[in-house]
Amino acid sequence: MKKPVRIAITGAGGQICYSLLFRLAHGDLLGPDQPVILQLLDIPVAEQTMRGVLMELEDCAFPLLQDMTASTDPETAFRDIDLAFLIGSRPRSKGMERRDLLAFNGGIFKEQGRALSNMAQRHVKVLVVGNPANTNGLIARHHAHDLSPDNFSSMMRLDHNRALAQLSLKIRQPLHSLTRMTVWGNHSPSQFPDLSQVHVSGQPIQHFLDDHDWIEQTFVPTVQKRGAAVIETRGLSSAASAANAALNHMHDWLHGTAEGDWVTMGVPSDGSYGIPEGLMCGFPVICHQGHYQIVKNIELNQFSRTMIEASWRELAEEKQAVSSLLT
Ligand code: NAX
Repeated sequence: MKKPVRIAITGAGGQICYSLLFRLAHGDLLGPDQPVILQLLDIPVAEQTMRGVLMELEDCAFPLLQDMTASTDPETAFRDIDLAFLIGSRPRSKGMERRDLLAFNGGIFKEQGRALSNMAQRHVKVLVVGNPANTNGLIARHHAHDLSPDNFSSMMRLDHNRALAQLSLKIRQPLHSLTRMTVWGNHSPSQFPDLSQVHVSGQPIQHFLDDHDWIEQTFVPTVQKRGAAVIETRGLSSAASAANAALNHMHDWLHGTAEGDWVTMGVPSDGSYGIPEGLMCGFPVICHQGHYQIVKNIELNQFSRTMIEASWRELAEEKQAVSSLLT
């Protein structure tokens, strides 16, 4: 029997986790022969809900679920973990300014960054999902003094998957034939879904699509506003698709991206493409042997550069707004 992998999941009483936890316990991330221990975290007001989820996990009798714990203390939840999904954060309430939300949620990720640094395994992989995901990732990373910045990433994969799906529908080519999609920038409506580098069964996208109006006026805004469209239609924000994207993200980080392909991850900028160093930004990355690397030397046209700049400037503003949490 393999040694179990310890996975911390925050926001365990929330709707994304109501999908994610069951898929983790079923083996969807690590495979059918890898036991897992789930270490759940939520805040005291949601503790009872979290315990109800724990009961349901028990009732599934998942053979791979070796143990699980539920806690309201980050240091307890992060003890000895190999992987962390930081999903819990506070939604924006009526009348709340974006700046207040940034500061409130930033406080959560400051505390959790410290707790990860104190309690997690040094090789821990931390995926930040809770919004504003990129800036929360920046804050958590900043406070995890004893971990490398490379232990952290933020989720842009739902945007990436949405972009692939819209393109596949448009050109009527199967999803598995599409590679090299990128969603640059922030996980917000300023993001830039960029299909200019996509290959379809190894051929450049330009052989399949020559409709700039559709790209600029339909594709880009549809992907940018997809989260709002789901809320409008379903009455609730994306949950199962977000859980699925979180699994895709962690899977590729752990197991590597496919030959010739890349994926989008929110990672610390190294200054590539003029994006200020340190910002946690959506980039095309290749993963290999548990590490991610930004894809370099992509030729960007003026339209792409302008779109990317608008999004990284928003990230820079968010960073400025939480500067008191980054000292
Ligand atoms: P829910 O409101 O259903 O659940 C959030 C859970 O987090 C609640 O149980 C709450 O008690 C818990 N929580 C709050 N503060 C906490 C803390 N300090 N420690 C631990 N848990 C805490 O939200 P859900 O739909 O599950 O979404 C969770 C987060 O994901 C939100 O911030 C949401 O905006 C964000 N998303 C990010 C996406 C991305 O692509 N990066 C996409 C999906 C989603 O919108």
